[in-house]
Amino acid sequence: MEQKNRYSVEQITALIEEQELTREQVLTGMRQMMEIRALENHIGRLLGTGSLKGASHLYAGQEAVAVGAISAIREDDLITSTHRGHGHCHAHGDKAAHTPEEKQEHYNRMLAEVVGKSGGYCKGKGGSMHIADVLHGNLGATGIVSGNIPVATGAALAQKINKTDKVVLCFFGDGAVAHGNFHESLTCASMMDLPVVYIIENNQYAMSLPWKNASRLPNAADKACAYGIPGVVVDGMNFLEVYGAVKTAVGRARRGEGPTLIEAKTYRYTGHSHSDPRAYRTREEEAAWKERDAIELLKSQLLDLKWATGQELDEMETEVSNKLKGAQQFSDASPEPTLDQLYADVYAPEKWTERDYQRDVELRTKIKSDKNMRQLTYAQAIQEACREEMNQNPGVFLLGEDIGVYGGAYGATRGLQEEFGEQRVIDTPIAESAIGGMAVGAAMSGTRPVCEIMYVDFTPIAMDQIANQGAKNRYMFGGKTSVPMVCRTNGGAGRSFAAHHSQSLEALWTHFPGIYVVMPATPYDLKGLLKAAIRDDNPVMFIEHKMLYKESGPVPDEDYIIPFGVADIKREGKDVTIVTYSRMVFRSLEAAELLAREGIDVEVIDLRTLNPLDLDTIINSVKKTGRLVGVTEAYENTSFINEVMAQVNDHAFDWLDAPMIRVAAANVPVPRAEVLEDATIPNVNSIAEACRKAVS
Ligand SMILES: Cc1ncc(C[n+]2csc(CCOP(=O)(O)OP(=O)(O)O)c2C)c(N)n1
Repeated sequence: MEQKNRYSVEQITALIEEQELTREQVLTGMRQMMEIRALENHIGRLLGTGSLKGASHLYAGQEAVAVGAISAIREDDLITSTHRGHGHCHAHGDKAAHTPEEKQEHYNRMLAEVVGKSGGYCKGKGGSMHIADVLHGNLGATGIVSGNIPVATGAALAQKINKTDKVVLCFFGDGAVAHGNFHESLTCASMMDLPVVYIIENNQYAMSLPWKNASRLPNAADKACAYGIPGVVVDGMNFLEVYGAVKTAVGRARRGEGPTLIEAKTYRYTGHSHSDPRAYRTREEEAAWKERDAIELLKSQLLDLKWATGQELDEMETEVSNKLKGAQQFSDASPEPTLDQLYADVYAPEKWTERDYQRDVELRTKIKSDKNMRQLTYAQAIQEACREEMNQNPGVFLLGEDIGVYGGAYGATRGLQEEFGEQRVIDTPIAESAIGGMAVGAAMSGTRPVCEIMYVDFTPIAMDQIANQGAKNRYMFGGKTSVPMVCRTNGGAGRSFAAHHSQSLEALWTHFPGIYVVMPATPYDLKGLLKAAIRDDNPVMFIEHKMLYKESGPVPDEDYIIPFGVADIKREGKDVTIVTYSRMVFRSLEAAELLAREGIDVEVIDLRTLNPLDLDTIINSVKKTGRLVGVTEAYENTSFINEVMAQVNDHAFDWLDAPMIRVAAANVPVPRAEVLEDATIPNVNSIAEACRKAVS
């Protein structure tokens, strides 16, 4: 441990003067640190007696980091936090609370959340690891190590887009700096000069791995040079030092000079979690760190400065202990969440109007009858949808790899950067996690990002960000945020790209609650659904098909959106129902024409959106035909069509006259050779054969 033990009065005075700190600010910091310690010790006792369930990673020992850093920002600045997040939540929430009553309420709601009560910040749905107060700019803690780093970066991007001068503080542990999220985010933030301050709380260990074994670098902040940004190391036990470093970094960020990486050397007093016997460190080491306890250090500094007397500090401790009693009473009295809360806040409410539904019905009729309607390709429909929405709402912006001058791998965004500039059509490095996570953070911070992941095969790289953060944050944070982002991507076989660029992975995305999945087949559907996705307040995975970009179709001139959850019957029939989506709509329609010549009348339902699923249209069709064939280009193994069949089984079994049949892709990685590639996915013959079997 190479840390200074005490600071001389001259040194303290110099720090105070340099930072223009007032007595009131330091006393507030003192109180907040005591409150965090008291809360953590209390939670530790609750865990010890077994009266508290769930994981709580205690912050005791690290108080000077959260409090020093958050003292240096404005009330309207933002933070993101970690699984060890009580300290950040307290310091930030206490800053946002003005009266003693508000401050007590804040303390109450923190404890109530940790114990899972309805009076908690997240109504008992987040708990210790996901505590958040989004309404006041605490964008939340995460149970995924490093998961908050891309989100913070996106929140900072939103400040740039919206031209505010707010700054984002992003806290994480030394364990997180090995993670791709860290590298991708700092790469993007430095490239874009984003107003974010990354704060590594190096408490010497990840879970058990010591920093000295995790890296050849003496300091985690040494990594900053890889991104061309300042890297600063501070004594994380000293409130004044943390405050000073963060204040400088925040000033830099506010002036538009970009991010800083700060490492605060600190120590967690307890185990990683309650069950940790701390076998990886000695009791002597623990005692040595406690010798320099951050609270005792600040107390001694206040005494040295004569800014407080011993009696005043004792009184402060007593007030803290009373406050904690109040919080415990509140959380005891707070009711358990009621069961109706189980399904509340998974999705933000829809804004579709009756007129939107009607217009879609009218336009679908019109595009069939109006032979003179203008034709657009699928790719042009994307461009037009983005352009219209960007013109209507300055918060809409695009980000992704090569979407600017290049126009995206399929040219779908070509020309938009020229039209809207580099600030709104942002070419990112190859960093899918950061792209997805920045979209999440930006969406939670007042913008409407449309990110692009070049192929659906790469979306698993961004899955933590989009599925764990984006799709869950609304629910986990008690319905107090929404994540209005779209992730455009493309799937499907047909270009001899082999197994890494040809899959149909929609079932990965339909599996998660909290995110919609859209898969349009025609330019008309694409344009209306993409515009709807951009206006929607929920995350949307928008999966295009790479074989359709050059296909044309009628698209009306007027401004329209297509509400989600409305399937389109692309062909009416009475003998057998095909349920399908995306490119397979066209193969199914071809099969239907073939079968019509044999006297089999096929109904083809294009789902358009997989989630929400238009079960009514499917069931009504099954009631008419009594037969169902599901067609998908995804692997047969757990494809989304299996889910459709399970739903029909649950809701319309009695109407079926024959077993349902799946026509899906072979359970093999998609091969390169054309002849094999086409054999892996359904074709007109295999679809027609399934229909013949269904009616036989
Ligand atoms: C992506 C991910 N990997 C592993 C874990 C399990 N885990 C939770 S906390 C932790 C240690 C994290 O260390 P650090 O980032 O230094 O933070 P600290 O716990 O020291 O505050 C681990 C391995 C996790 N939650 N998320």
